Amino acid sequence: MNPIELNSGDAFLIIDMQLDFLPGGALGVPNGDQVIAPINRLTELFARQGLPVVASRDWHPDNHCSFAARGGPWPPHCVADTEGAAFSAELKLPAGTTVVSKADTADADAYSAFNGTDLAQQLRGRGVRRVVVGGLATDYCVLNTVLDARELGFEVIIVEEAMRAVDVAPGDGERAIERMAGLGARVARLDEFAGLAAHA
Ligand code: VGL
Ligand code: ZN
Repeated sequence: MNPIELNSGDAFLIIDMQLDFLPGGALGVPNGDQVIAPINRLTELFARQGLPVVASRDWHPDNHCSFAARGGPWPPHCVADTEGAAFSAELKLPAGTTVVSKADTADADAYSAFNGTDLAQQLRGRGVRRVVVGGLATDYCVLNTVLDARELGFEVIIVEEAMRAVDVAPGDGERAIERMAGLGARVARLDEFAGLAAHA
């Protein structure tokens, strides 16, 4: 595969790298911590070229409809302004990172970072045509963000080492990747990015 060269028009979307989605968190994604280092390498690449970095966060009120107490599928997680909703301290976000909060009202959930946010306008306003996507979780928020990105006309590259799945049913993560690829997302590995190739 040809190396991926980053250029103006590219942005990095980091999905929901919050303590509650990391091992030990309220809704810890298995091995979710393994994506931190790959994401940091990508962030550095984008920052070095002055390209936009966007970090989304799940930002729920404490009576959110996705919580079990209200008949939703999940334990309480990512309650706004709590420790569990904070980004991992190991995540290196450059100055100027755009933070996008989603699902911040009680009665609506949003897996996609585009859903109910101004992310599309922000990206278009900065001339973004292609997004590189990593984060948590492959089978929920990454998947739904990528589906919307494709529908909105953005080119998409997803990075395998930079995402992990909840896998409520075994294979959910693999199926999510197949769906994203089927919609035209390029499935890349870290060393396909010019500047991140492993040196022999
Ligand atoms: C997510 C489950 C519930 C995610 C958010 O960020 O993938 N998953 N809320
Ligand atoms: Zn949530």
